[in-house]
Amino acid sequence: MSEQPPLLVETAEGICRLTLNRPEKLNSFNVALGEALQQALDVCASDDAIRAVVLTGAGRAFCAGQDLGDRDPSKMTEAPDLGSTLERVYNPIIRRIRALEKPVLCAVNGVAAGAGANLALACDIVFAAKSAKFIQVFARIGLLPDSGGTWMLPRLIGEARAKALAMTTEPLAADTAADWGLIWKAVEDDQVLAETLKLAGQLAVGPTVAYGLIKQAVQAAADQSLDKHLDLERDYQRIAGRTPDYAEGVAAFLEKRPAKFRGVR
Ligand code: LHQ
Repeated sequence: MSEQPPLLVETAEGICRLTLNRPEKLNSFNVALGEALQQALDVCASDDAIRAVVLTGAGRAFCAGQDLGDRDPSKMTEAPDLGSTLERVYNPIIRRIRALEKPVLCAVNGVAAGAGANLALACDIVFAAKSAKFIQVFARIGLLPDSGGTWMLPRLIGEARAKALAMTTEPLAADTAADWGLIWKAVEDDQVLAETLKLAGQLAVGPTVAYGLIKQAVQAAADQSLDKHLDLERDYQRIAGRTPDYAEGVAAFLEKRPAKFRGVR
């Protein structure tokens, strides 16, 4: 029997759906999955027909982080270099998601643990099934949160909660994650993918250039003063104002009709 691909990639109606597909290992990452996700994100960036991305998991989990069977120190002759795994597998994924000038939505269909939790948090809009849990599980195996976790968590929920989640490794329920502002919404389990795809469908016919600029501007805010940021908004608005979607948006408003955005510069 041929092995299942570690990542399912389906593109339709402007949406690229990426499904982590190692359900028997709770979609934990091996090298093949990491490489496949990097390649798929490159296609999402370069294909103008793709205007929104949806990331989800097959089976009962979203993602359990690193496949620990693949990084088992007892099977190695030397101490492992986990920094090299981050450099090759996880950091390029997080960087690609954050740099992608299109909305990346995440449907957290079940448990999101370790790098799997932080992969979800790197996405722009996160829906989670009410039964899903986010677990900063790293310290259980003597590690610290990676894949942007120690950067993202304090920004989203503050130092106190960030440190406690990482040190206690306590599972955080989807509802609490939404209440704390860690994610966008917790929804009924059987609705999580449908709700995410519905919003992705709306965004895929929206002003894609503006979405890309919104994303980059919000992300840049973490690193600079208001003074610098006002300059950035001026520059980005200049770009947005020159898109055909701005002209179309204003025309549609004045003509009292729905806008027909093309998503191009
Ligand atoms: C797994 C895994 C898994 C392999 C479930 N690996 N098989 C970066 C750099 C390099 C190296 C280190 O890591 C990192 C980043 C990281 O992500 S570190 C964190 C790694 N992840 C974990 O420590 C999570 C380990 N998994 C769990 O704690 C539990 O499985 C969770 C809480 C996710 C779910 O618990 P349950 O719902 O009770 O499921 P389960 O534990 O029974 O798992 C089901 C199966 O999946 C089981 O296999 P089996 O053959 O017994 O049915 C697990 O062994 C397998 N599995 N996670 N990460």
